[in-house]
This record gives sequence, C-alpha cells and structure tokens, in this order.
Amino acid sequence: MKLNSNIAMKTQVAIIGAGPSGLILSRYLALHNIESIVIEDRSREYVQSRVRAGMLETPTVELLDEIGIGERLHKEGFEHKGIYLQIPGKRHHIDFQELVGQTVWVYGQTEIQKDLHAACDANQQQIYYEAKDVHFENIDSKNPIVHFTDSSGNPQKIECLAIAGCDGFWGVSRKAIPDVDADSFERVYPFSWLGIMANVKPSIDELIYAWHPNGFALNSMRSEKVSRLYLQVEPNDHIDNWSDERCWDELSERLALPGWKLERGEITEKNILAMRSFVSNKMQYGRLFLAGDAAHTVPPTGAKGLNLALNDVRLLGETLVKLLQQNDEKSASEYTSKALEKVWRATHFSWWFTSMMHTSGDPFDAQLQLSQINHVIKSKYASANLAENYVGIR
Ligand code: RFL
Ligand code: PHB
Repeated sequence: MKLNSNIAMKTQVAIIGAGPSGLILSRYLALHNIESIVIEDRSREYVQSRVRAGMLETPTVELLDEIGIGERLHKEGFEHKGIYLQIPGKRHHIDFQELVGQTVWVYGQTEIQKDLHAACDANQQQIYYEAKDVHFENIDSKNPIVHFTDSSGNPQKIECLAIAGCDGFWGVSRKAIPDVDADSFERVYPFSWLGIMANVKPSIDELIYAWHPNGFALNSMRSEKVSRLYLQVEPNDHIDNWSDERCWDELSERLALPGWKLERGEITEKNILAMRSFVSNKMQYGRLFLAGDAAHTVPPTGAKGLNLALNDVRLLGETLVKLLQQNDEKSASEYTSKALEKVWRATHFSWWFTSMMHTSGDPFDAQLQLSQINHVIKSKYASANLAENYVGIR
C-alpha cells in the first residue's frame, strides 16, 4: 500500500545528492549544530562502489580530518611528494615538497564514501536513497520546499531554510536556476579516458603522467595491492574493443622506459569516460546553492574535481552557518564569487595539463607539446608552476 504523506518534513538544509559533496556538507553542518536531510537518486550500494577520484590535496585532507573521518586515510592512504612526468625515453620527477613545500595524498573516493557512510550512520544522519523526481518550490524565498518521491513511491515534501544542490553534473539543482545556461561555459575534449582497476602492486612509488605518440597514459594506484591506470582513447571508442591483453600491451608501450617494467594483474574494472570542462558562473539563486560537480567539472588530468568540490563545500558550510545562525545575507551573496576564484584557476590548470599531455594526431601540436613538457622538466619556475597548481592553490 502506498502512503500518501502530505505531512511536510522540516529541516534547516535540504541537501540534494549523497556523493562526497553532499555527505561532507551534512557532516560539516551537523558539527555546527545545523540539521539537514540528504536526498539521493541512487542506492547506497551504488554510491559507495562508484570508482572515481584518487588524489587529494592537503586542504581536502584537512577538511576530512576536521569533520572526523580522516583516521583511515592517514593509516591506509599514501602521502606523495610529487609526480613523474614522462616523454619517450625520459622520466622526470617533479618534487612538490622541494618546489612548493607541500604534498598530496592517494586515497580512493570509494574509501572516503565508506568513511562518510560510517560517520553518517553513527550520527543518524537522515538520508533518503533512491529518491525520484526531485523538484523545488519557492527557491527565491526564505522558505524553499523540496518535493520528491521516496523509494516506496510515496510523495514527500521538505520545508527548509536553504537547499544545497550537490547532485553532480547531471543533477536537477543547476537546471532550477533561471537562465543558468546563459552564464555557463563548456569545452568537450576530442578524446576520452579508458580507466582500469587491477589487482597488482603499483609498479612505481608515485604517479606517472606520460606523453606518447599513441596518446596519453597515467599510472596511478589505490593501495599496495591495487593499481589504477588510464589510457587516452578515441571519444567514440567502445570498451568491447579493449581486451585485457590489449589494455596491458598499450599501457606497457606508452609507459615504457629502459630498465623498468609495468607489472600486470587481474583487471577488475574497465570503463571509458568522456572529458569535459564545464563552469556555471551562477552558483546561487535565492536560497538554492550549488556545490561540486553540480556547478563545475574538469577533465581528470589535474586530479582537481573532488578537491574543487570540497573547496565549495567548505565555503558553503561556512556560508550556511553564518546565514542560518547570524542571519548574514551578505556572506551568502558572496559565496559564488569566492568559490569561482578557485574554480577558474583549477579549470585553467586542468585544461593546460590536459592540452599538454593528450595527442591530437597533428605533428605540429606534438612538437609544441614536447617543447612545453621539456620546459616544465628543465625550468624550476615552470616545474614550480605545475607543482603549485597540482597541490592546490590556497
Ligand atoms: P558526484 O560524486 O557526482 O555526486 C553527486 C550525487 O548526486 C546524485 N544525484 C541526485 N540525487 C538526487 N536527485 C537527483 N536528481 C540527482 N542527480 C544526481 C548522484 O547519484 C550522486 O550520488 O558529485 P560531487 O559530490 O560534487 O563529487 C564530485 C567528485 O565525484 C568528482 O569531482 C571527482 O570524482 C572527479 N575526479 C577526481 N577528482 C579529484 O579531485 N582527484 C582525482 O584524482 C579525480 N579522479 C575524477 C577522477 C573523476 C573521474 N570520473 C569518473 C569522471 C577520476 C575519474 C575517472
Ligand atoms: C586516480 O588515481 O584515479 C587519478 C589520479 C590522478 C589523476 C586522475 C585520476 O590526475
């Protein structure tokens, strides 16, 4: 029997999306005595197992520590002092610690999601999974309403003081902002990434970003027993064209260096993902605020997406605390401009790094790329520029 619940729930903040942005915001708000309800389109199992990011900036790690979920990260994650930049025959270490005095952390987004679920369970955070047809009413007032259909098919209604749209690039929140498309910017890249997860010990201590005439390759990792690797492929390529053997052969060729060998192992996950840059210059309308991939996405080359999302979450958390506890409307009106400063910096860096490392097939482009990579390798100023952006500009 379907219960038609017309009784509205009440909370201070309705959060759309239980990805890292949504759940971290809910924890941040709870620690500042602000109540929230989270509404998620997919199942908890799906959200927890979705394979995505792996590289965290120090401010991201600090935020995870602050909301009390950093313990496992510090035990099981790896602190990296730099990355390797490679062209055929030459592998060069860019030492972040030496160049800019900072490091980054390798810890999978899936692990963060598990830690968040555990913290939300312990704190009895209210989360509706498999919620459909989310839509809003009165977002330009101080009492917006969120409507949705719960997993049992019952219509639900939440009266709140603010809505946080943390529902990723394909979510509904951004689209609820009037004329949002007129102030949005997008670049779709003419290549994709084929990503694999493999049960094999990483073949090297830090990440390798490799330029190769066949296309870009990235050697990353998740743990002492699990490697994560990526290959540049054609945008319309299909995963069925890539047997496990072909993936390893191509990775071995693009990452090759005399005297070094790429270890192979069982491939447990394989998929192709499109690459785009997107920025909505509108991140707020009335009491609806956007955070994370709902407002912007970057190609993963610079490992910026999750870090940028969590920069928004910190700013939005601070903004909502001021708005709801001190009635500070000015701070709310400044949220977008504060967030966009880092968004555009990371968008430029991700575009620059992507453009330098991915081949187009044009021999003139290839010569320019090799010249640029050699300059980054040889010039301490150019290396420091890469390092400063990679570790995250504060
Ligand atoms: P998410 O993770 O997309 O979560 C949004 C959530 O909202 C739900 N949702 C809805 N809920 C209710 N109603 C609706 N109508 C809804 N529509 C959607 C979705 O189901 C989902 O649960 O966004 P969020 O939280 O802002 O987090 C962003 C990050 O996930 C993303 O930026 C990163 O994964 C990007 N990224 C990387 N970022 C890094 O900082 N470092 C990395 O090393 C890195 N590597 C990567 C990456 C992204 C990748 N892919 C798959 C694009 C590597 C890859 C391969
Ligand atoms: C990853 O480990 O998934 C990863 C790391 C660095 C990137 C992109 C993805 O730039």
